[in-house]
Amino acid sequence: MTRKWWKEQVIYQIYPRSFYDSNGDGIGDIKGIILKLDYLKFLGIDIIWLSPHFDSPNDDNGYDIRDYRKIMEEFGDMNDFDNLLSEIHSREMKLVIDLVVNHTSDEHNWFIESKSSSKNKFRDFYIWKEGSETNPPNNWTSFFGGSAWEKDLKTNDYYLHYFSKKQPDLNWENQKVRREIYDIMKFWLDKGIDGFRMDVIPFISKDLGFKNLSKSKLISPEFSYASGTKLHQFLKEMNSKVLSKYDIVSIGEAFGISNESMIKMTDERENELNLVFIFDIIRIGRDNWIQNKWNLKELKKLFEQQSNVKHFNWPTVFLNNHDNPRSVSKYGNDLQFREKSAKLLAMLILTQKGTPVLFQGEEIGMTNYKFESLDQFDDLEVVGNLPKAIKSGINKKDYLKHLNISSRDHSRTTMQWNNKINGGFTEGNNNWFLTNSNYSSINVENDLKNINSIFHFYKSLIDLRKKSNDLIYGDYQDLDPTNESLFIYQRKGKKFCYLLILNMSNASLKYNFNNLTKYSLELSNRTSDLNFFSDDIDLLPWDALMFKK
Ligand code: TEU
Ligand code: CA
Repeated sequence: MTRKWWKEQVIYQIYPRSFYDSNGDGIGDIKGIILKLDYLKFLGIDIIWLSPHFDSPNDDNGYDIRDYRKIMEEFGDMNDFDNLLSEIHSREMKLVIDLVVNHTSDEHNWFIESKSSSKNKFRDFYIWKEGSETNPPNNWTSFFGGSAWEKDLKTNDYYLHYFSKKQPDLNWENQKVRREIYDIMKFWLDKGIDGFRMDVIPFISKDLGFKNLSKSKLISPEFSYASGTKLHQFLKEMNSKVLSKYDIVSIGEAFGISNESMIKMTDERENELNLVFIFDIIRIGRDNWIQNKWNLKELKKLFEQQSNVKHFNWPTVFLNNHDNPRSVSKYGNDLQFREKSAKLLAMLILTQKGTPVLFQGEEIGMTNYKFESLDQFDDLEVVGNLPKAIKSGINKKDYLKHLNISSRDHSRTTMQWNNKINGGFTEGNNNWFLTNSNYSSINVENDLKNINSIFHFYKSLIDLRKKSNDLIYGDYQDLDPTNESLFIYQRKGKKFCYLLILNMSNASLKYNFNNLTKYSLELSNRTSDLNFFSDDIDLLPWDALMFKK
């Protein structure tokens, strides 16, 4: 196993709009991030992943880029960005930016040119097809509802958009498109950024047959949309022309690809990407907006799968991001055991094999929001998919119920800094979105003051992980894969063996672990002492225990 900085460091994702507002306009901004860098450094963060900060009409909160070389006005200007980067570097941290190049905004100049006439030299920058008067070229659907094709009245052709109609898909088959993208990448790399997170990267290569999909494939189209044959070829080209020339980290958001393709993408010998985010764990039990029941055995199998990847791959570990609900609400118990289960999840992601990725607010155990009506949501996916939900027999009330579990907006409510108005996110009355009313008790200020808080637990774990190569590179083994309440695994390194006993249930349980007395307790989330004079151990609900031998 080769040692790499990006295997040993901890990543923290910032969703800038909701992080910290420095000027009272109600929108988080770059100056706001700079003001919180010391906080992140104190937590032990090494790498910041910034969700899109580029000029955008914000149909999908910045995932629709109008100008790749310009900063989103509400966030600041290029000067602010340069300051951010140098402030990050001066604290010996790194910055990874979001590269959204499967699609652009429909307000990007390329698209404005492209749609102006079928002879325009930018026409082939996007994917245009003929349909009929009333029917699009095929039956593909958009992730945000409706057809994936939009008819443009100028030429009567349809353009492809996997996401909203304001996010036309780029045509990667066109070499000029690829060259432009590599130039954009170099522009930011030459400023000194330390890597890219690449949005829906498996979608850049399309299945050029553009055939109708069967009903079953349309239910979850991601696998079909990621089935173009040139993905690996494109990534190898990008690697040789750009990535390989810098000491950076590349992380693909690998939505919709098979395990096989994923393993190839991150195989060191293939020279494509360093890391990927796969969705198996974070979307466990998910079927569109419906969250079905799942059990611990399935979850453990997924961790096992990703930890036992071959020698040449390295996984990422995360339970949160801006597209998913809050982890303590999904995997923990955000009512009776919020604090304890949040700490257990912290121990889980910082002791599994792979690079840990935290999301803003996770470190203080922020929870899902209680939405009372559909118009409280900001996410375009909510309204976009409503017709599909209704068609499937769900009424508005049930749709709301599902969204209260599954919506992307749970993670986009604003960061809870203190117990002042808007949780200290913004001072004025202009908050662009919602702040969870539980900010009066769940906030950074409280957690910083209390040495037993979730924040301090994360901090201790990050510290511990950094000091132990065995915890980072040690072999992973699930010691009781069929147990339905306990997650018990070890990380065995050259010097030490770590044993993790996590009670992922609301019940008190007895457990017998052979030779437990040979271990010493390294860290736990218990408030009362743990006695283990024998191999028998009494576990309380959501106990998370880390032993070492
Ligand atoms: O996400 C793609 C993705 O995996 C999903 O969140 C997807 O949008 C959703 O499940 C569809 O039901 C990336 C970004 O992270 C997301 O914020 C963007 O909206 C999307 O791509 C388009 O750029
Ligand atoms: Ca602002």
